[in-house]
Amino acid sequence: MKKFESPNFLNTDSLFTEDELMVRNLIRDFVTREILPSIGEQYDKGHFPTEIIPRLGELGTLGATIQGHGCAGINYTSYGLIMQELERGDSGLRSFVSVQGALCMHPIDAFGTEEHKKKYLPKMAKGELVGCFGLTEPDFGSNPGGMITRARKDGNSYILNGSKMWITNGGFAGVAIVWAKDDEGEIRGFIVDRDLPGFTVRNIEKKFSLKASVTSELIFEDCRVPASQMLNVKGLKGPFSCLNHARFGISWGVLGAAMACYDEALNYAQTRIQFDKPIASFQLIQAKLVHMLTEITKGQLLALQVGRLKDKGEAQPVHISMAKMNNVSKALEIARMARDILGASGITYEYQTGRHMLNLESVNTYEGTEDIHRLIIGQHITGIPAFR
Ligand code: TGC
Ligand code: FAD
Repeated sequence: MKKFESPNFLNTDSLFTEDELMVRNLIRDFVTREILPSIGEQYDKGHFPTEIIPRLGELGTLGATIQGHGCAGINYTSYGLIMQELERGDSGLRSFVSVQGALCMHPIDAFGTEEHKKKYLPKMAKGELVGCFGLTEPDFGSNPGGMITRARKDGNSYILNGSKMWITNGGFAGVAIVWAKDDEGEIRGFIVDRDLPGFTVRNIEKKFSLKASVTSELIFEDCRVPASQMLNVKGLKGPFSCLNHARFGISWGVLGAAMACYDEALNYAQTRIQFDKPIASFQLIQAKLVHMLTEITKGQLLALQVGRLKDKGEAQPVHISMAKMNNVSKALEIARMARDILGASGITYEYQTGRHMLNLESVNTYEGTEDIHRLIIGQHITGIPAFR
């Protein structure tokens, strides 16, 4: 498979350190050699290639920003570049890594006890144990504060009842981070081992998006969880602080999907002949390619600035909202334009663009829809929350 070169229009590569570029190139080669040859077929079959999980561990992608416990301990910009390269392969691959690291290992690292960290993090870093994150419910998506899943105290345990919907990795995860309201109505997080009685999982089949990813419903019926498995955080800031990390990773990841679509559309336009000329010679096609490259370049600068702020501990959730909202929305627009340039070929598995386009529909919805992020930024600008 041909070596991939990402757009470097404003010499954006010069904004990265040598170490950051080394991490990027390592994951880029892995995706080119070990993911791209088979991902189209896996997607077609609706299958997540679980056999690559140990490789993702070896490459240091799991919980990559965590210090110690077998994790790579790299900076957020390098982590962003990892997500970019993985999502150039498929959004499902990046989703797996986002959930494992930002949504499961991060809360254990930030809010868990030393025992939790020793028990879970080294295995999760190696990919020997997979996590999932249960916040969304069938009736509470954008408004997770309304959740109805309950954790009732009973001696030294909590009894979980309720269900969590659309949960990435749910079908094969060995552990779940589950958010539920306690007897006082306070949101609490629990590390729930998959083998506990009363915890069942149902996979959501027949998706047209994120097909190379497992999406499930988690069902809790009188599931007794030891009180020692509760995380040390109260309220929505617990799950939202995990989402900050995951949304940041997505803002980089989707650039990878957009780059793959742009690259494919450009190559196609230069070789596809209509009216006796390559279609790249028509002004309307050039306008689309220019728009794609411009938005990728702006997206790179946005993600990079948020990465640098995050590395200094200065990134605000509203900065991350802007990066997630803009970059996913623009990546989706780029994928749709690329699909158009590919004509009929764009609906086949022979090209990656259609797969990226359908994946990005999910990415625009999860981790806060595009409009929810618009409202978060609107609240920041005006001081007026317009959610209710
Ligand atoms: P609100 O009153 O604004 O806040 C409640 C408490 O939370 C704090 N907070 C944050 N803390 C840290 N980081 C953030 N980003 C935070 N946002 C809010 C806030 O300060 C407050 O703290 P305190 O101490 O005062 O209690 O909450 P609200 O109920 O009005 O909700 C606002 C809204 C709509 C923005 C929020 O609910 C929201 O973001 N909704 C979107 C839901 C969402 O993103 N769900 C994601 C589910 S996980 C997922 O999709 C994984 S996909 C994985 C994959 O495959 O990659
Ligand atoms: P809704 O909240 O019902 O929104 C429907 C529409 O209404 C959207 O357009 C939305 O923008 C709009 N809307 C809602 N409220 C407002 C408002 N106040 N103002 C204006 N418009 C509004 N969740 C997890 O917890 N863990 C996971 O691992 C996970 N993985 C996922 C994987 C996939 C493939 C998908 C598709 C979803 C996943 N989710 C996960 C769930 C995801 O976070 C939710 O789908 C998302 O938060 C939106 O919730 P909803 O689907 O219920 O849509």
